[in-house]
Amino acid sequence: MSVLVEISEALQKGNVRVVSEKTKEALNQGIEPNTILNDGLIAGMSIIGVKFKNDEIYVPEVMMAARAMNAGMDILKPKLIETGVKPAGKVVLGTVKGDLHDIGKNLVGMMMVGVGLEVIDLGKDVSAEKFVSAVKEHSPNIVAMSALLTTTMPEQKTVIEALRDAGVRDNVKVMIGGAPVTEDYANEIGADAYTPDAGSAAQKAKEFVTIA
Ligand code: B1M
Repeated sequence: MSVLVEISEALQKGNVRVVSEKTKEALNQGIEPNTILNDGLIAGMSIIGVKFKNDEIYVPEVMMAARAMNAGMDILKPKLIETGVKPAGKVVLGTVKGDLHDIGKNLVGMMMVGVGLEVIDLGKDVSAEKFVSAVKEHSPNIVAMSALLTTTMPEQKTVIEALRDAGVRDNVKVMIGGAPVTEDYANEIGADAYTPDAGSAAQKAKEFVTIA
């Protein structure tokens, strides 16, 4: 069995130790960090997503898988963000209020650091007020929001409105993403960009600070 399949299977079982060991083993075999991420960790989490949807597994199993995913990502992190570049711009990042999914958001943060941006990560379940005060405090170039639930997507619009009400909307580019989010939705709520994955989010963010 390939080490990537072993990572995926261990992640599905929520086995933190094996995911950590096999992630290191894959790096030692010279497999690219991005390949380990996509074909090992994310592949395993996608299967978890399908089983969760079909009621074959429940929240505790998904949380264990998430813990194992984070353990693997911790090992890949230094490789994914290897950069000696001075920060070219600043991003305030968070998962919106009511939403506890932070794996994708963490990945977006890592990739943004990887392209030389400074990332202020507000965490998950972040209220509009908190986004606004972070913008006032840190004067970022970009506000980046993640939402994984159809019920929390509208919060991205609430944040944009709160930025507008606070008079700081035009000081920042607003980027949104997350599994249920679409380009049409971004246009509808007045965001500046939607990107489907962490890599393209980082590229778009870099483009924004280069143009600014
Ligand atoms: Co949740 N969950 N979950 N869950 N969970 C989903 C999202 C769901 C699709 C599962 C399903 O039904 N198939 C479903 C949402 C349905 C919907 O609304 N459309 C769901 C549900 C229903 C729920 C609960 C309501 C379940 C319950 O309690 N009954 C509950 C809600 C809790 C809450 O948030 N208030 C819940 C809870 C949880 C756990 C806590 C157990 C756990 C999260 C742990 C954690 O994050 N620390 C969890 C997990 C792990 C998932 C799944 C299985 C995996 C999510 C994940 O981490 N994927 C997920 C099913 C799925 O997505 N297939 C599911 C890997 C990650 C790398 O991908 O986050 O999509 P993702 O990020 C991607 C892109 O979306 C993008 O980049 C990444 C890839 O490069 N991206 C951005 C993300 N943010 C971006 C921002 C950007 C740009 C791109 O710009 C700013």
